[in-house]
Amino acid sequence: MAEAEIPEDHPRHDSLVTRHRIEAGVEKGITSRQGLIAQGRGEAFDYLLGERTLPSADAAARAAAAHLLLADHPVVSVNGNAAALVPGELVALADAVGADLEVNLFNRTEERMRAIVDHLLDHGASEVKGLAADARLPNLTHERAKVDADGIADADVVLVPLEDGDRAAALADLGKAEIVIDLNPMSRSVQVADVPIVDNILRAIPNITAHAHELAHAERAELERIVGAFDAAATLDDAERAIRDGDLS
Ligand code: PTJ
Repeated sequence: MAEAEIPEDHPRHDSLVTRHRIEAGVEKGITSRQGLIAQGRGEAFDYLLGERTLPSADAAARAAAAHLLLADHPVVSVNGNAAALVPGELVALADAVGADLEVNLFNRTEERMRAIVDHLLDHGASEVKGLAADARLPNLTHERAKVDADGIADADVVLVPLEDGDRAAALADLGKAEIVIDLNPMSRSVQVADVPIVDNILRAIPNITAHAHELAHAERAELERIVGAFDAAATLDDAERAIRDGDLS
């Protein structure tokens, strides 16, 4: 079934669209085969969360928008799952907050890097970083350490989607603020994030963009107030409580 043929009123519409996009991403050489497994893990958490954006995740998306608008050099990091699921939405977010897009992969190959850069350009990006890989994040022994000197290496705020790993901690060690999107409130990356967003990337990216548009003319002091009032630990606790106490009837 093609994505356009999935009926809007199907009870699992979003989940089917997501699977379809990930499958197409693998076929195009954008998403790694491990990305299929990662999607399955995310989907299980989304099911337990009731496939909805919690009010606490919406508040996190608002804090993320404020962070990105306050940043001197925000960068949106893109992996193979994010590129397959929300390419146009990532470009729209980067435009809304003046961020760079940079491809950064765990299963890095030159072919996949190029395919993702081209995919984002096809979806309206004017420039995509990541191919230069002329800088390294210290204390990371895997491919995610490879970054652009004028991209993630120079950023003060980095948005990190869909990774349960040690890069967010490495970014924090460098004094960068990280916004992490992950449906698993126990993933290593959300646990160390300045702003953890426990939500499906399909909902989270357009939501951050909507908040950024709404806050576009806000005073700096107002943005700083939103960032200062945000409580990362309470956000994670709320998501975990929703999963544990969830009424799935
Ligand atoms: O493209 P690459 O080579 O950089 O590889 C990307 C993957 C995602 C394969 C790689 O980063 C990986 O293996 O990730 P993990 O360790 O499986 O972590 C992925 C996290 O994303 C898990 O904690 C999932 O819960 C979460 N996740 C999966 N799908 C979604 C999601 N979170 C939000 N929205 C989703 N649609």
